[in-house]
Amino acid sequence: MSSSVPTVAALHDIYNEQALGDQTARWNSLLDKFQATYGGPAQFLSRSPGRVNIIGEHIDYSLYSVLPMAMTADVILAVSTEPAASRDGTYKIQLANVEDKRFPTREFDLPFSEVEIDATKHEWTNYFKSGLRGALGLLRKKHGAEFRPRSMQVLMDGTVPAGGGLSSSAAFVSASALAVMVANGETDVDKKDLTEVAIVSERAVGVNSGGMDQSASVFSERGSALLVSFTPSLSARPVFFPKTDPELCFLVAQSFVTSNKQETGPVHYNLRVVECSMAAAYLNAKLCPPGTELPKDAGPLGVSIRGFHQNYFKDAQKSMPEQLTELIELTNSTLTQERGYTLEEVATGIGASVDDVKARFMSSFPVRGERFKLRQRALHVFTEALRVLRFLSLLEDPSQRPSSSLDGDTTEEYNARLGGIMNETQDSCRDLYECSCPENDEICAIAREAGSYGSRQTGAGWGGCTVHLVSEDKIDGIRKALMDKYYSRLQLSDKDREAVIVVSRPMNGSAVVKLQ
Ligand code: NG1
Ligand code: MG
Repeated sequence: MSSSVPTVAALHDIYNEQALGDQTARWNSLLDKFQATYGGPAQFLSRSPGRVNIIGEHIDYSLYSVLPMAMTADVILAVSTEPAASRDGTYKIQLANVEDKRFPTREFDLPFSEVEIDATKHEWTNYFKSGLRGALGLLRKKHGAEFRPRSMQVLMDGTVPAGGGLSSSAAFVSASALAVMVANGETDVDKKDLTEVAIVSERAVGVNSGGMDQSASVFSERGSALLVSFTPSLSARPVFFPKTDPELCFLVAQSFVTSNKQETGPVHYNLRVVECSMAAAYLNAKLCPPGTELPKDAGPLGVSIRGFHQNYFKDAQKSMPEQLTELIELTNSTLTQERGYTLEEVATGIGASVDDVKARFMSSFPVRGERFKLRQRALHVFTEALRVLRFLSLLEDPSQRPSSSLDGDTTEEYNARLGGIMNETQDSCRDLYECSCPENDEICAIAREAGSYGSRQTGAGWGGCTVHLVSEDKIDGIRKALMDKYYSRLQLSDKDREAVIVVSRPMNGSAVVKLQ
């Protein structure tokens, strides 16, 4: 895979034939609006897409591999730039959005030295600022502390639904960091640098997230899913689905239950990150030799379940699936409390004081919890990491993957095995990780009954979107079933009705379009 973000000349370098017509009209209208807003033309565009996660849910921050793909829906930023007037020690960022009623225009005069972000306020421009802060950090590393950012005029057009589990935030932060790099003269932006900046930057908005979304948004390539791995360091490679007839597709269906991590993070997402880190510390204390520290790593709290895993299997020659299977058994026998663990119980288990536990796990991000369900969360993580490997070997192991000469029955059976793994993920998200919601469970049940091979929620959950593995000839039937049995109950506008269910084909990741 190429290591730099591509600079493309034409939109067909980004989108496929089906998407090209609509996208061309949209990009042209963005450029016209830029001219009307700022009285001059945009100099370049920066684009980063949303993603659908196919499998590997809530395990990226435990540092296990995940399999997402980029979508057509994306964030595009049209940008022009000029040198800051260095006399007054500030530079100006002007931000406008094509949806200016929902996302009002803002203007900031920022000091050269720092970018302040108030994560307690839900404000759309925070995502730009966090990308700005991250990119400036990188530029300062390269050019020295004297580096002076340029002023920027930005107009955004985003088509990834916010709070919908399709990573609008990562798309926005990645596109912003990329725009700032290009505006400040970088011609060759390294994908890994950009991704790492976007991961860390997004945490500045108050969510202690893993790195799947930013990786998918930056690295994806058209026509393939993306295997993202976090150890020994961030890496990504394409994964292809077999060509079957009828074609296998992914349907993405909205639940219209909005889950906003800025608001619910303390009791949902951030709490899960904390529970996983506590489980890592607990398992490490109980299963690794006395005195063995949990290794510091790239998990959001500086430690992760994968860190414990590596500690435990330091010299073992076992395969990854064997290791994970053993860890599932060990979790069952070590973390025995179904009802969860109090702070005192966690502290005793890891041989620390309650204050220590609070300081280590609960001080860097807003989080609230009284009982920590270490058993259920660890079991989800290990079984889900194993499901990703099973799914991958179905796709890539020649003895499991269907050849083009396979008959219909064998293809059917193969698809059902892939889908079955996705269904298991949904059960685990619902029962062990408790990150589903009744609406997502219902949508999955309706779709399966109408012929989907595998249905599950995608992304953080507690609402948002679902993803369904379906063969092309079933799409209409599944769409109709969902319309009749789920969407007919909601008061949807015509525009929403059109966008509730989309067939998602893997699209390219981040790109820059030079205009002058
Ligand atoms: P979404 O649903 O896009 O907000 C979140 C995290 C991911 C990952 C998934 C669950 C952010 C930015 N992203 O995704 O890193 O943990 O949940 O698998 O918080
Ligand atoms: Mg997000």
